[in-house]
Amino acid sequence: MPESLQQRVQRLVRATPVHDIHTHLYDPSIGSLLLWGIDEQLVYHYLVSEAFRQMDIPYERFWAASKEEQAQLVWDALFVRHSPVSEACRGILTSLNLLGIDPRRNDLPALRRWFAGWKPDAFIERVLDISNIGSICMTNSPFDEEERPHWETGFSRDPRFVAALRIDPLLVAWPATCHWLKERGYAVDPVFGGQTISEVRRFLADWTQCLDSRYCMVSLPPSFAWPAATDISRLISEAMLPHCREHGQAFALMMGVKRAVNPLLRMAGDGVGRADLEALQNLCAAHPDNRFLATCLSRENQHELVVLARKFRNLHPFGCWWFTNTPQLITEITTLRLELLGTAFTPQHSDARVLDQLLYKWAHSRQIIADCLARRYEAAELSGWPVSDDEIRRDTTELLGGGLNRFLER
Ligand code: HDL
Ligand code: ZN
Repeated sequence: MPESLQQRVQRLVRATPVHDIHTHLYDPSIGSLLLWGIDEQLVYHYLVSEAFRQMDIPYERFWAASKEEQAQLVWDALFVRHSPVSEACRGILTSLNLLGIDPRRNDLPALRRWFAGWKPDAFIERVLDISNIGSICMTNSPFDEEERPHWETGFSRDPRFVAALRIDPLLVAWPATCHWLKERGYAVDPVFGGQTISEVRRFLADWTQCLDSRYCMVSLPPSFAWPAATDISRLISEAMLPHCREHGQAFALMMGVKRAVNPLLRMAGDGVGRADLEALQNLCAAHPDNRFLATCLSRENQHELVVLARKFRNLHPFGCWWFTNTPQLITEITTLRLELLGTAFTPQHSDARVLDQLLYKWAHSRQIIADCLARRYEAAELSGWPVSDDEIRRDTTELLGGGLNRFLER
């Protein structure tokens, strides 16, 4: 029985290594920060927020519990007392299955014993191999007290783990960040006096060099506007964008996040709001020599983002971020993008915080991306344009990071 077009595309998408453009994973040399294993998966903030809906435990009692106790509470709430039907719960099932574990025949102690049998480096290789990962882009913040010392002392880099300079506090928490910069020898002033702008650029240049970063990234609230009479607008115009042009860095904007909607949930407490993409439109129009990556957290922003990308070739939409990383919305957004942009975008990033999550995030997304792409090929074939395996392989390579790597190298 010859392969159907769907089967060919699924096979070729599975066989194409992916360059994961945004994760919260770390180079294995920063071993203590690279999370893996069943407990880390269960206390992932996506699951914590879902578990709290099924528990009466006071927030502080949960946070005071050990990681193992928290994991047991999540497991009992979402896998024992209820069926694991959410995407984050299904993710754990997929990851365990891909590791050869039957989740129905293993309770949490048995799962822990299985993971305890692995050495970190061997587990990393196993996960990267199964997930068919070409490279992983980290999220590297000089403002992270745990991470920064590793960069300051230096470590031997694993070339598969590339860096991205994350600078939210610089842009969204000015002037509070001034003090932090001054403490580290940058002569900055809350009201931009003296050498503030050149000193901010020196800070950006120092860390771009230290990380050998691929791009600069910031997440922005729905209220973000540009241009505007705000500190963030001035920092972007006078420091961020000139820095990116001088150092060949794209500027990645993650738009529409509402931080700490429910602070009692800690990292799980962030929410979503519709961003004003007029800001992105103005940035792309005013700075044709800058390259912008963008992803939006709100479903309502997705069509507008795609239409903006049609207008500005210096704008590269990427990913189904966070609350849009569900089968229904990945299908909707990827189809929208294919129908309006062809293959000139990057459909997904994992945003993985725990290494094991690469297994499910990429298994689930590859299947959907292949399904959406196959439907576009079917439409082309119906109009007299059959596609070859080589063409499918070329297009898939572009979608799974090849196009973005080219965009970043421009
Ligand atoms: O700001 C971000 O990079 C987000 O991805 C947050 O880290 C968020 O907590 C997350 O992990 N989403 O998937
Ligand atoms: Zn992220």
